Amino acid sequence: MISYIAIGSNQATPIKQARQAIVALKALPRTQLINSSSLYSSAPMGPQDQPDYVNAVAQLDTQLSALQLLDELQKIELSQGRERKAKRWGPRTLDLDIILYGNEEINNARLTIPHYGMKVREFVLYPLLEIAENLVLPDGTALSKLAAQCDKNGLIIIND
Ligand code: PH2
Ligand code: MG
Ligand code: MG
Repeated sequence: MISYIAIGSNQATPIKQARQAIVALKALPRTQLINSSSLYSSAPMGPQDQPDYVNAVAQLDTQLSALQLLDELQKIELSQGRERKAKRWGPRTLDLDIILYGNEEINNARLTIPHYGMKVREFVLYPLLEIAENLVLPDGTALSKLAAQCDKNGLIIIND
């Protein structure tokens, strides 16, 4: 199954965290990393008293179920120092969200796919567009259309 993962970090050297996450995704069982976007710098959504984020999107081809994939992503988050905090949209060393899992729509206690925020978040839409310009969401919406409707809010590619 083709799955897209949103990567986010704004703590403990975010560029390093994002790069390390891509290395870890490459090593997932029964999974191949197909592609990953550039790293992007983005203004925080939510509380403004936190550092800017580094965001990226990776494309996987996996034989794991969506829940197995979620378990693996949470292991990577923990291995990179993720702490579960009460504060909604607060700072984190690493956030790995499954944004798409094939063309499936999944709604259970642990997972909502497509990710509920992906359609309006510039730091998901634009990195995804970079690696999947012709993508169509399970509900038939073209990714390019969503991106065209979404302000970049200062989102920029990190060149280094
Ligand atoms: N993630 C959040 C909260 N706010 N802001 C940006 N720019 N990027 C993120 O990945 C992000 C955020 C919680 O998941
Ligand atoms: Mg998130
Ligand atoms: Mg998350």
